[in-house]
Amino acid sequence: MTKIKFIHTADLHLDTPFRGLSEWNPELAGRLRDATFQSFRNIVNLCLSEEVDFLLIAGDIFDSENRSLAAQLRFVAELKRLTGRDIPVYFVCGNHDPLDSWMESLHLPEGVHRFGTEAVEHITFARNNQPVADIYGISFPEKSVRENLALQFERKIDPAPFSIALLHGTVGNPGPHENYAPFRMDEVANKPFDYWALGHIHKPAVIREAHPAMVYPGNPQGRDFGETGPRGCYLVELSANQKPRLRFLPAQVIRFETVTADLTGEDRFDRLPARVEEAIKGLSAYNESASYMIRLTLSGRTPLHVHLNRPGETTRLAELLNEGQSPEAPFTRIDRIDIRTRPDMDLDQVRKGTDFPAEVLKVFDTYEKDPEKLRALLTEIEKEFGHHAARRHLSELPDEEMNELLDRARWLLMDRLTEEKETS
Ligand SMILES: [Mn+2]
Repeated sequence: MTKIKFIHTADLHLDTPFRGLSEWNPELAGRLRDATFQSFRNIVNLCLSEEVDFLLIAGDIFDSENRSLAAQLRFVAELKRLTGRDIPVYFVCGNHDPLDSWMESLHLPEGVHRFGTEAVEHITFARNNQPVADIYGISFPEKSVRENLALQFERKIDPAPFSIALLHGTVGNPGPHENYAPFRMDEVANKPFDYWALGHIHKPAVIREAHPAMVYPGNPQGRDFGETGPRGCYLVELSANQKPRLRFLPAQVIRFETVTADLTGEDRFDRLPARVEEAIKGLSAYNESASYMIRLTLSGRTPLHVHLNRPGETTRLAELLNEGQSPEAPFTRIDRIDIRTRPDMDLDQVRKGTDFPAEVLKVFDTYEKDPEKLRALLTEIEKEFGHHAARRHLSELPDEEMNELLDRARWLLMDRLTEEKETS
């Protein structure tokens, strides 16, 4: 029975500079920059250990047109580890590394095929001189490609058992990405390809499981807190008359994550580090051998709330939690702490009272029940205190965020009122 097994990756963004970080932590920025290479190295290792037939890379291998010489040489060195074991590599260029940005003097090893920009081409992967798979692809000639490249994919007359389309482009909603080479699913669903190996969208997604399968593997190394969650590549097995077998394999070195530690009922500060660690280890697909960059939110109703909200505490707390980390990977680093805890206070009990806090709560309740009234109040506040940037923001606030603001104000005020009561 004819079968093929390959790895599909995209958006390596090798040599990403992590600009925001380099200012305050050059050492960490260096490690992150190295992480994009290391994750590609992991993918090459997976190709070898899984004994795949070939590797597909769907564009954006480099992060910018001005990639360093060292970056290009490191990329070629990794390719050689594959071609040296007779594993071919097929790739297209995307918007971050269009063909016109590749150095002519950079010679690609034999066994590596880079698709051109003129038209969709194909190359045949053969085993024992028998054609097994045709791989079709087209590269971005320059950064911005707005035309529908997917429409140009046509299977040849005498096809190999499997047909694969390799494309950097956008199917459906581009999310935070530019709408480059856009196409619709229904425009290609009837084309007789088995697998669309896509790139460009950085969040891993199986768009369609079969007939044809259509996959965005995502970038194998997240680069900021907008790119959280496990990152890696897809191991794909195609067999005649069977649904493709798709397996996500993690490859990243450093994971960016947002973590919430619920401190409800916690009354001991000394337990905080353990509670935080517990929350981090509770991340889905937590991997002990990966490093983590964490944005931490502390939530829940806790007697610790008053202390956590003192100015400057979060910075010192983050420093404390980061202390004693070995400089060797893997590390877990808290980048920032957001305090969303609430005082350990039963609002319903307070409401039942007749004192000042009870009155304040009742006022909040009237605003909560009446979004129009709340919006009018916010407009009023804008006039008093806002500057034009805030004005635009507040007047466009959706109801949900308006209520979140109200809720935070309520707890802030209750906190202060009860604190005063405690100290007086
Ligand atoms: Mn990309």
